[in-house]
Amino acid sequence: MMFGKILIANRGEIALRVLRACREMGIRAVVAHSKVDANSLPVRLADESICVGPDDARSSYLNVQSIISAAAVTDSEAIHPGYGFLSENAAFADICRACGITFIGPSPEAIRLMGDKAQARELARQAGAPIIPGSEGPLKDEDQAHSAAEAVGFPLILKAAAGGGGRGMRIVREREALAQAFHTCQAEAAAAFGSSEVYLEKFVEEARHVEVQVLGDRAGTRIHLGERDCSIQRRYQKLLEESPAPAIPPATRVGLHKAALAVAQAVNYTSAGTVEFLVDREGNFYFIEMNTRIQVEHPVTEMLTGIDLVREQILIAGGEPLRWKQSDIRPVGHAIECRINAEDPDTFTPNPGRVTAWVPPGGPGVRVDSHLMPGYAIPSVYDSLIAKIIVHAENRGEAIDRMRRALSETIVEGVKTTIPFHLRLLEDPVFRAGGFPIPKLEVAL
Ligand code: MV4
Repeated sequence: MMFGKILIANRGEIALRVLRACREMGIRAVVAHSKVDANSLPVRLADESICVGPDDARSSYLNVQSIISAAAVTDSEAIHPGYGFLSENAAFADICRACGITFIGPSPEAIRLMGDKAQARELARQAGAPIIPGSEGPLKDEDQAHSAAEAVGFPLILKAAAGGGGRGMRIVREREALAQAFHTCQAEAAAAFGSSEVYLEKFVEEARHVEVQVLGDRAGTRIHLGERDCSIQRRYQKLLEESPAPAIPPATRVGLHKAALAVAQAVNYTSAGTVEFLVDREGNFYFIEMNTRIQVEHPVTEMLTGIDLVREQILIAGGEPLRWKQSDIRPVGHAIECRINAEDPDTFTPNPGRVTAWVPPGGPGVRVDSHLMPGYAIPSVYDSLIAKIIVHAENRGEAIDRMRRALSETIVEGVKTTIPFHLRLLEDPVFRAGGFPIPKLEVAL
């Protein structure tokens, strides 16, 4: 069954991305938008649009009642949540199911299981994926924190079970700091995520962040689409992603893919998902979490495999079996994505404003995912991502050269962007070497 109409409950470049998949599939698309996004590019290009509330995300893109009503009012049979906002909200997925609206993503059960990062760790361990030594589940009290800490040693990292993606994490380097850090982490987790559950893991120094893209259909077929290295992060915000992951031993690469499929299998995963690992200098890898959504960096995988992941999500949600088996997936070449944010390139301070000129890069092996238009006023209320520039080339060296060329021809006037930061990073010898050590962002660049 293919949907007649899909409501896109998101904004910016990902709303445009989902819209593009819908149009190619002959599916009508309704873009839900907040007041300030009423004149944005996705809204202009949509078949229909509907205002779901004022600018504040809590009153619009996170407003479950408003999004569900918008789907009902526009006769949308399905909702694509994009990333962020409601994309990993199990309660929202439950309500969609209760209202007979297809949630384009995994089941509420899979979202809920993986949303509890302590439970996800246990599931991964049972599935046979290597996990980092740490607590068995959330820490009940300070005493248990101390005994778990004695078992793994310092430095260790406290993590909020309802956090993820770096949110609600705190590194503890010595015993004396543990009690205070534990209570602070619990309080912050309760305030930020509504759950004070905190678990701990041995802190893996100098680790790369490598994640595996998986795709599963409702018949239980699951494949992986290779891995992405997302180690270039600043305060848990990814800045640049690439595939294949540079400088990991072949056995590690294969191990990552197998472990990712085992974790996905453990929760009967359907739709697109990403299993995150840490990889250390020796090539040991450890499960850290699973993201149950399409991710910002999905184009890196699309460029290598030629597969449209959003199209696959829609087909899977419509009950179609996967059109690929694992042996059909043959990643070719090397891809890099640079996230272009409206931020100061030295301080990363957000710099919203009106774009007075926008000339995106082009040429062979260059893709631009952006909702920018000349004259577009970048709102200050949402995140600062304004464009993703993705390049594909035969190998990493050529991909780096191509990215430098693409960035240098990109024109954005009216706001500061992180383009100069990326140009410096791509010239940094540590980055160009790939592998270890990982470029130190605050200092070196
Ligand atoms: C870690 C870690 C070191 N040790 N866990 C968690 C969310 C994910 N996005 C990165 N996270 C980390 N978890 C343990 N036990 C370090 C990170 C980490 C990181 C890892 C590799 C490269 C860049 C990173 C940036 C922030 C956090």
